Amino acid sequence: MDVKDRASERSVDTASQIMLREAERQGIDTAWDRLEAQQPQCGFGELGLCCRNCNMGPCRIDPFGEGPDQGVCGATADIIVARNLLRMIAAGAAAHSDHGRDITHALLLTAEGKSGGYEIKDTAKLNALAAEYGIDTEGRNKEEVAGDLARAAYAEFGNQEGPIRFTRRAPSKRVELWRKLGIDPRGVDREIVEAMHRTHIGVDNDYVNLILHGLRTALSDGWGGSTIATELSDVLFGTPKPIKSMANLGVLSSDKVNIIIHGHEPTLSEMIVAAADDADLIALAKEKGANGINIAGICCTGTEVLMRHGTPIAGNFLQQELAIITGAVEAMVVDVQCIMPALPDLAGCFHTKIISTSPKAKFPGATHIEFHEDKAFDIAKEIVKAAVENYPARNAAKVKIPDEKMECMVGFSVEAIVNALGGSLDPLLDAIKSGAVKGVVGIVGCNNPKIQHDYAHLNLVKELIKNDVLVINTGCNAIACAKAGLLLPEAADQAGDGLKAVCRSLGIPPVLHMGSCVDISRILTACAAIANALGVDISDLPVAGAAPEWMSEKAVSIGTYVVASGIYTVLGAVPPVLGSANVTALLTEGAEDLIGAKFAVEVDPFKAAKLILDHIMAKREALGI
Ligand code: BF8
Repeated sequence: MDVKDRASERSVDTASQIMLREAERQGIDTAWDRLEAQQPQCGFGELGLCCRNCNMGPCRIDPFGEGPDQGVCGATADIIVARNLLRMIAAGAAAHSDHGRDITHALLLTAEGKSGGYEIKDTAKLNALAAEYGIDTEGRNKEEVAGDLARAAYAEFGNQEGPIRFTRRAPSKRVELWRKLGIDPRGVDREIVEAMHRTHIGVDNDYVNLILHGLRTALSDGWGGSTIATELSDVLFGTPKPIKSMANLGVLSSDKVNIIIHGHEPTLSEMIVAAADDADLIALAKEKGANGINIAGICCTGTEVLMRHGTPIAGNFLQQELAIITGAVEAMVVDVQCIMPALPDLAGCFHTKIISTSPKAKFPGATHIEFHEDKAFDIAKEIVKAAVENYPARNAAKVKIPDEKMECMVGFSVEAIVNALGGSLDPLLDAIKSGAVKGVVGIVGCNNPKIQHDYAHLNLVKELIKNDVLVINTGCNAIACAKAGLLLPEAADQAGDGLKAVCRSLGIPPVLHMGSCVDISRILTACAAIANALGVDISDLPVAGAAPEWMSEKAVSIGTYVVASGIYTVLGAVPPVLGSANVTALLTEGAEDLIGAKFAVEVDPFKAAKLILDHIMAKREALGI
């Protein structure tokens, strides 16, 4: 296969294809090459049938029924698959929730006057959340209220008994069901610890019981850790409003210092954006021969500043290596999550500095400048300065920035959607009832080199809007859509007549960008508000979820809490559960009776769209609309 064909097989994104060809020309390996080198991947692992939970193992179950059907301890395929899945959920829930905890910490420091540069930006939201928590606001300043809110949220991570406050946004029928099933989550940390306990050798050996705890752990993420991350970020950094920006590798500058912020927690990216405006640092950049400082994002931390400041976004997960291969990145500043350990070696082929910042996430070969919220702005300036000082090392002969960039409109928080609708959800409800909008689908999740980059994301979205389904999105799906022009009001031209008319009258895109992956909590909040307005459960709504190119453990937790919240969810990559027919049947069939929603797996985005449309039409019929 020639170089050109291989690049276009790997990605549908032209900028990525250009960089993949460049990588190939320079003999540089990327995630796609490493995936090829892994072939054939472990069949036991793919099916979820290997167990390393104790040192009598590792054990594996023969899926063909010819070898062992139990591990040394007697664990069956059902137990091993369910335990492995629960551990994936726990890891994903831990990642999101620890992010939420760090935001809470930053809010507390700010409230106590000890933070290094943050301020409380959204007092209206602070007061609304205080009311939700029963915190008195009367005659108190915002720091006092924020301090109480942060302490209350902090305490929820370690709650021994529930409920987690934000779970009570869900319709009472849903909460009742969680209670009946024994999965109403208690504290976030408790559920994650219990997941690890249950999956230790010789503890929980009932696959249904294990999966039920998986639902509870995931719920503590979605309605707990992730919602806390979203809501307190809004208090601290501002609730997103629609804003225009640019997306794709073409946002990198040929004559400015390019700093890429990559990772997840806006505590860091907010400050890097602020530090890049510092007059002394801009002067230093000019002294070094650059025409200024250009910040661009990759992944969710990029999304956080994209939607709050209009900072351009350079790409999604699979573009992190490609950005470095442009040869034009002075520093890639990373914190936690979705950062490939391959980056420092790759950066070594260029002048790029990888700057790690979190004590939780060190990368051999990177420069470590540890970030602490109490000295946030000063450390951010130090990081930006390190990038600026690296500009003279840029080798012009190695610079290849693709031209591709696309305008996008982002920042549709729930508050912004309500605002766009004129102050209430009613116009959306009316459009759903009339059939102009058939339903609403949240499309989220990663890239995965097993799937042609962005292909499944874009085709699923296009197919749904064509059929009058409003799409709301986050994370790497949102970035894919931004690059493809789907986050523009003009994209309504690609929608069916009903959705097109609604979008035109409101001046909104047919695909609404709701933020980063923790902001899937905004989707839960929106679904809860719609269900409450209609007096039904979330599982009654003509809504669905999809993760067409997912790969991370966080995505497993997300999919699980979305289903546990009553939302049918279609995955575009097969999760490692097929080794147990019972677990697979529980997730794809039995869950419907248990929790009112289930998973489906469909790798073809056109078939996935059909599944979702059928589901939406069935829900509409049941509602009599
Ligand atoms: O949290 S969608 S690849 S960037 S895990 Fe990661 Fe997946 Fe992207 Fe953000 Ni989410």
